[in-house]
Amino acid sequence: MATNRTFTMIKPDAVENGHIGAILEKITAAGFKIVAMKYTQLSRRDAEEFYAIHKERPFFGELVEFMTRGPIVAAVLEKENAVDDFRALIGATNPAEAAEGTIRKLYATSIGENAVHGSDSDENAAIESAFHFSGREIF
Ligand code: RTP
Ligand code: MG
Repeated sequence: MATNRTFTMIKPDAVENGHIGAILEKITAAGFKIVAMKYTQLSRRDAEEFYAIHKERPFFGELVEFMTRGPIVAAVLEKENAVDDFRALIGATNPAEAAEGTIRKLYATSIGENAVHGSDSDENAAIESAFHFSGREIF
């Protein structure tokens, strides 16, 4: 995986609230190219594995319930400085603290139900992309 890529999910809250189109528009308008994308739903096992790093945190059970309750959009995005630029575009984990104009400020409901995921490092972007996509599904 090239280091100019990141991985994102449009989370179940944003899908339920009808924000897929608006969020994809923000992402492409910010200069990200979609190189892989699918509409899918995480199983409990998928969510527990994907968020394994948080398994000792008090919100882990809630996070797994939330992430499995409906479909998501998973995508791999390409842009120079993709990981950091995408984290800036989505804003702080807690939408109350997210900057104006960020995706979480616009579309997230709460710190738990915060509309989008963005990888936090190049290494995790590669791991998370491979979790959701085979080599043949990334263009
Ligand atoms: P993400 O991994 O989804 O892009 O979010 P993040 O880096 O901004 O935040 P992280 O610390 O990795 O937390 C992962 C997700 O867990 C949920 N969370 N809930 N109730 C809470 O206090 C709490 N804290 C975190 C959020 O869905 C967060 O995005
Ligand atoms: Mg994170």
